[in-house]
Amino acid sequence: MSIAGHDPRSPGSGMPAFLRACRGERVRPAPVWMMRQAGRYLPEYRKLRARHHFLDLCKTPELAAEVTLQPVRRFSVDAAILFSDILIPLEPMGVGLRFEPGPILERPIRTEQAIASLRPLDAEEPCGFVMEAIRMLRRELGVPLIGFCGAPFTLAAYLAEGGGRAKASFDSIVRMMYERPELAERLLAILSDAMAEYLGAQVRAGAQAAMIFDSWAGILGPEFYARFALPAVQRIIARLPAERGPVIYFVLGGAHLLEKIAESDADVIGIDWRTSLSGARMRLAGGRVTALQGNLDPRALYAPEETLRREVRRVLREGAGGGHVFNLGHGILPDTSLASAERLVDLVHTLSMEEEAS
Ligand code: 1CP
Repeated sequence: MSIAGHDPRSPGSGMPAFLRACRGERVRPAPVWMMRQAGRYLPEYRKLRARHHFLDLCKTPELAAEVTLQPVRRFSVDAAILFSDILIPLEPMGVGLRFEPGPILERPIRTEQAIASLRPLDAEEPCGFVMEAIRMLRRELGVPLIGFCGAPFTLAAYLAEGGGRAKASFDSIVRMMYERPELAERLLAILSDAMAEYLGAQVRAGAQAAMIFDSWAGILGPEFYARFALPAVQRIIARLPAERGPVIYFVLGGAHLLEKIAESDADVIGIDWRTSLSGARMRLAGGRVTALQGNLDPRALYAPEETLRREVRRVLREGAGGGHVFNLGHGILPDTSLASAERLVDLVHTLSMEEEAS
């Protein structure tokens, strides 16, 4: 099946709009994609999901590739994100996993023995099914493909808790940081090495950008963030292959950490809706960050068209001071209407052109 709607939005330049914006160029029409754009709000996803468990979708390259393509067929998004989950590589490290639909780990990783039992990921091809999906997608996609992994702190938060947010507020990992800081550091170092292998393998398989999700690092204060979470991310980025594309680093609720986040060595920083892009850009000035990604409140997609239009204009204006990839400030919500998602993508493209003309 062919992928509809992929006119080269950057005639003459050769490089896709998304990648040019990541490098800091002002690109018009502005590139846009939506976090969690492959998933439950799409009827074609729900149809497939009714027949397959979530983990089977992730582990079957044909199905993972198909789900990745679904939003690209439907909307004129400027990038695709691999359909998988940040917790997928924990299984080959020796921690069994299931989704109901939130993640539940077979055992919590809190003790010295439990940490010692974690297996390193196979350096050759960790999670071969992921790499196979990436190779398949590169043959079919007309827009850049983003590979991703969880940041070590966020993965450690799930591991120490034994599951997801529904179970607790991730106190166990923070407790470990106070009680046995050397153990927390060991766990983070193990995860950092594993994610460097895993994300590096995705780059070698063909992912044109690499995104690191630190969804729960926002629960940390600046000192713990700088001591524990940040070095683990720096270690991943430093070890990615030289042929890598831009690295995007996203900390949900990370406004109080922004100056430290800038030291991560990522090229692009994801910003959630609680911080203005223009304010974030000022705080990041002088560093090596080339672009910002974000930051429309996902709940703005419930609004009537006029409100959505106003909000898109505002985010475009606030992002206009440098490289900007338009995105939501967090994942699209499962009950978002298709019409609204489609309207968002189209509004970003058309309003960013109007702004150019005025
Ligand atoms: O029932 C189902 O169909 C499963 C729901 C689901 C889906 C569609 C889960 C379980 N994960 C995913 C896909 C997913 N997860 C993607 C690919 C889709 C896309 O982005 O288009 C990605 C990039 C993720 C990453 C992910 N998983 C993050 C980081 C991003 C974020 O949202 O903050 C996190 C924290 C997870 C954990 C996770 N996996 C699934 C759920 C319900 C959760 C959150 C659990 C919790 O609240 O703790």
